Amino acid sequence: RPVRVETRHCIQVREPVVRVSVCGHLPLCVCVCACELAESSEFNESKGPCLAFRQAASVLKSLPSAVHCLEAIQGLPCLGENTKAVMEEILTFGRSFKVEEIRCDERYQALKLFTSVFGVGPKTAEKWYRRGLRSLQEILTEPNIQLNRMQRAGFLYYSDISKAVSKAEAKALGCIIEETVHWIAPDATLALTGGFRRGKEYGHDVDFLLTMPEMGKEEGLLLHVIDRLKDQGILLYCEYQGSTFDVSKLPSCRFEDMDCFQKCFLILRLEQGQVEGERGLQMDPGDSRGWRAVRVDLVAPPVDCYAFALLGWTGSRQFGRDLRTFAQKERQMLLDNHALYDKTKKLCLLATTEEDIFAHLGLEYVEPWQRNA
Ligand code: 8DG
Ligand code: MN
Ligand code: MN
Repeated sequence: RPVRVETRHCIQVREPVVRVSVCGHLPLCVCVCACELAESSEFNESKGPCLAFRQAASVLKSLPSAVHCLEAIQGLPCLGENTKAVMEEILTFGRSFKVEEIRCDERYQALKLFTSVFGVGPKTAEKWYRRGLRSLQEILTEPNIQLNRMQRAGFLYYSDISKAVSKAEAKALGCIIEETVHWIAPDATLALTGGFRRGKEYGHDVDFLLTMPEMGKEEGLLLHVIDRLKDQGILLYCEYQGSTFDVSKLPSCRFEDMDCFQKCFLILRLEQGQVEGERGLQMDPGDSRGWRAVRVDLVAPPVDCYAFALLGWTGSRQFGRDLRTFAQKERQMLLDNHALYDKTKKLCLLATTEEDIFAHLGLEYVEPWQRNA
């Protein structure tokens, strides 16, 4: 039933967006709200609340659907007062006024829209918002706005790369990357990482990790791959970052998932005919181009960091964060994408597989599909 809602900024009469009855899955409803609250906190540069909402969302995502009262979530970790307040609102009114207020907020809407463009972060989005810009069209027509190369590509391929990538498309890209890499270096190791390795059906990009069996042989590998993709006429955009990896700087103690390996952020052209099950079908109704642009990330660590990089790039971000916190708090170890350092023994622990890393941490192996935190 449509409800009249009065919030501080607006009065609306509309169908509630967040209704328990719609999906019947309260934790998931609150999870969606927590993600939006996290995003809004990020736009306000409130790091603490942002992380807290992300953790809450992650816990809620893992719950079974049968939650009908606040008591049912008593004792669960990471569900703070703010998240409980949202849950209470939804239990009482079938909706969260606080979240709806955020959704209606002009600044939130503009920042969400602007950051949806590849190459645009919260800082740039904020700058554009302060200039009074509200739509993508306004940004493109504002004469004083200087877009960098990445942002220009982001706008150019906006409709394609804001469309989810399917598993079939990821598989097709995997074949292309594999063929390209092995044409250059037949003994290279290639692995699918990111969300698709965790078994997700859809992703925003496709992530790959590649390395060479011999240390140092991976240097220059990505540049060759990029050249080869260019020769094949499928490279639409490439942002290459050379390695800044320095063994002497290990261990690092950054609680982030950034690393120093050579990597590239690409936009590739994927032909419809290369995607299994899509032969003869149009990728997008009304779009008869027969191809789409897809975001692809390639990372090439040296082989002795391979397992750590694989663990880091498989994600999820939240899983990685939790694992690093566990290593430090429970094991006095520092884990990042390069190494695992034992502070007690004062040495780096070697690992050739992810299983080795979990064993060093005294944890049972966690399969990639169980890492969707
Ligand atoms: P999605 O693409 O389906 O949306 O999800 P995803 O595959 O989990 O996210 P992603 O943004 O593609 O990143 C994949 C994982 O890689 C994620 O857990 C974070 C991790 N990661 C690092 N280092 C870096 C980095 O420098 N940049 C990015 N974008 N991700 C990184 O370990
Ligand atoms: Mn990804
Ligand atoms: Mn990625």
